[in-house]
Amino acid sequence: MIADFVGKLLADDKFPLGLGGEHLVSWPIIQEVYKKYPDMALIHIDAHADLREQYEGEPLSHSTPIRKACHLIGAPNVYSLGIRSGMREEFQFAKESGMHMHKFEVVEPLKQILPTLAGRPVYITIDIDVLDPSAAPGTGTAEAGGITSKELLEAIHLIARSDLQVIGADIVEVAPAYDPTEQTQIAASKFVREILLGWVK
Ligand SMILES: [Mn+2]
Repeated sequence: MIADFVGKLLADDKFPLGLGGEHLVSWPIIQEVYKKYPDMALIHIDAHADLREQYEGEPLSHSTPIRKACHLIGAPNVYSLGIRSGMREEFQFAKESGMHMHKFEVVEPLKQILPTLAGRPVYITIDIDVLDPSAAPGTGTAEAGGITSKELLEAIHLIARSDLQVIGADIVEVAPAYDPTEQTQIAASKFVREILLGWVK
């Protein structure tokens, strides 16, 4: 259903912005975007590597979308930022596959990556759990030691001012039911606003 809908958006030259929920929702969007832009790159901002082949026997899981994307678009076209959690096999895959993984930090590696992607079509997936749980407790697998909401905003603004051709994006793993303070969803709303204003050309 997601793929069908996104396919229609792309046919109309519209900008798909996915909202989740389960990080797996990125996968059908990436598949559709790739059909239109076979030379695309992927920027992945997340606490977790999401590079597993399967999770508890399930290949379609929130732990697998980036591994799937590596197979589809080629690992050297995948850039993961802010990563601070994963299994040994995932970090080994990151090293051996030729993908680009930057641990803990987002803004500084982004400054190095953006000039190398100038003019390229790029899809960007943001998992809200890249933020420290103090800023975004409403998520399924919170990880201590994350970035601030100010840093994520700076990353969004750096991308907006870059020469990237952003072809679509998503913000996932926002779970309002887990955050009675509502700060997670308020932060996510701000990121959605800044993405729409800055990335949709
Ligand atoms: Mn995550």
